[in-house]
Amino acid sequence: MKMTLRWFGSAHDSVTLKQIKQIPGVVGVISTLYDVPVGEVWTRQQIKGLKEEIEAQGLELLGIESVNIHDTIKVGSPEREKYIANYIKTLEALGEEGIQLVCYNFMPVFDWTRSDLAKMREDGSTVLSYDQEVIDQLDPDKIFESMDHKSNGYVLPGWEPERMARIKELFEMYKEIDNEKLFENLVYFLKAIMPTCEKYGIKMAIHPDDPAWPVFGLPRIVINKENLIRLTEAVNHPCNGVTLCTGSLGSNPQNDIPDIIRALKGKIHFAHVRNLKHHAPGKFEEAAHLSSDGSMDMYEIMKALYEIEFDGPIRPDHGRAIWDEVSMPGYGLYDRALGATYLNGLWEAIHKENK
Ligand SMILES: [Mn+2]
Repeated sequence: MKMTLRWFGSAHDSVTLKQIKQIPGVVGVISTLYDVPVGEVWTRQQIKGLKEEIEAQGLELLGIESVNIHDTIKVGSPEREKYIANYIKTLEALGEEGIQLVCYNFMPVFDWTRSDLAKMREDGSTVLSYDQEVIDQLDPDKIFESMDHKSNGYVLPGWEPERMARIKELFEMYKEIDNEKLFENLVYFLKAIMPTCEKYGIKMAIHPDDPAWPVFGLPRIVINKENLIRLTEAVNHPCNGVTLCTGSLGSNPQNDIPDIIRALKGKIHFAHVRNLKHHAPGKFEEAAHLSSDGSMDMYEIMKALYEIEFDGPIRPDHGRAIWDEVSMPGYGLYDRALGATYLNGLWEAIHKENK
């Protein structure tokens, strides 16, 4: 595995590449062009600029998170052809620059959702948390305000204001879309882009829905082992795979993460590893990466990744806000650095046990 950190670019991230370079064992970053609107073509020049900035600090750009999918592709309207063609052009530009991993999600209207971005814990740290009862009280129109309120002034990935201004229109677009339709549209999109992915060796890695169940009555399909397997079989191509996100899949305690990892051997192109603390069904908060701080067994998760010979990029995921750091919620330096070091420690121990 290659340990990385997510980095939003110098204009948007409170963390610098120099700081990331100083975390032991971190060899690269996963980044994106945050300023290009969804659906527009990325140019080689832009990608080259990002790559060179990262390489100048002795790190590698090991993948893109995310190249987002335009809503017309998700709903399958006739305009999707134009946006699929644009996506292919972006993949070609990435391929020409040697980028071989693209993470994306296929969630309607809302990206990842939380009811609180700064829930105070006993030790004074704050974390992102989710409570279905709180979400159920919220008008979908108002959720952006509630998410934006505690974002420390950062633009949250997937929650860009220009997108949220169109929320009523977006709900209207998805009126006729159920789980099956959404799945068909996802398969259609993947089949259209696979030849380009194959040409450049670009691995597509779908990110699970977060949380892993329908929110606001919208369909959600990337939520469990059965659906992930169905998707990898529907488009059975070495370039079609998964981002194994323990926090998103693990939001539903029914999901047995080590079992899902073993079932997806060869199909996991990217891994997000973090821990959660479950309080009740539909109610959880994010935790430190350490097993004993949350509800997941991180040793078993890393062991399963080791057993399937996972060799792709991996990253710690959302961290707690600690030591008075102010950052985009979940994406500070300190707790993610602790997470990376802990995951590296587990990996070293597992590796030596197996030698
Ligand atoms: Mn994730």
